[in-house]
Amino acid sequence: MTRSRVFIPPLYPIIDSSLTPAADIEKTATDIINGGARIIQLRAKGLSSREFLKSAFIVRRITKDRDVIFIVNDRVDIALIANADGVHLGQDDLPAKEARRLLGSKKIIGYSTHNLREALEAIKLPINYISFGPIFPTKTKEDAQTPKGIKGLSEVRKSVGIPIVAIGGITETNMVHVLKQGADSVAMISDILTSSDIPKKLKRLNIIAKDRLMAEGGR
Ligand code: TZP
Ligand code: MG
Repeated sequence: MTRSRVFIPPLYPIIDSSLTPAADIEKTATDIINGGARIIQLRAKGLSSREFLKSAFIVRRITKDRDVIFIVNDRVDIALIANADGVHLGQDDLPAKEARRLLGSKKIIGYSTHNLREALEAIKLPINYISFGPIFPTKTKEDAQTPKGIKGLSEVRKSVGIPIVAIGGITETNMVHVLKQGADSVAMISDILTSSDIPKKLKRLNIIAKDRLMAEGGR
């Protein structure tokens, strides 16, 4: 299996419909991009397929203009219809192999993992990055597993060469520790979406992420 190596920007904001009402998705995506994000995921567990697709079209339009990577959570069909740059699959979503068949070789596929075993299984799949978490306790995902800590992350980092996006309870305060433990990127939902000034928040987060990337010599 050949895997194209994709660069996953070190800060990975996720718009989650449980915190951002559908009517606010355009404004929130715009704020996130104005703050300098290079990638956005749309996660919409509570929306109908139609509403999800509508929001995906909106995020696609805004991200396309600004050359920002757009990833759809869970839904290969919506990623295809909205011409997203990729999809993020969970352990119970469509198998990565089938998703790859539908999406072709150029789209990005991310895959959720929660322990070392899953991470080692994941690297056999036609995916471009894994997510790993939750790193810290989180209220955003109701069925989140036990937090794995940065120790769990560093264990996975030692065994896995593909990009790792750490997720779960990551904030402006703790993100630097997560990046230091070898995450290529930090995904954040609530710390961004509950901010009263999202563009400013993103600017601060981006400075921290970029400083870390420089310290690593541009991993
Ligand atoms: N997967 C593992 S934890 C999580 C997901 C989707 C939620 C992360 O949200 P937050 O608010 O950044 O902790
Ligand atoms: Mg999923």
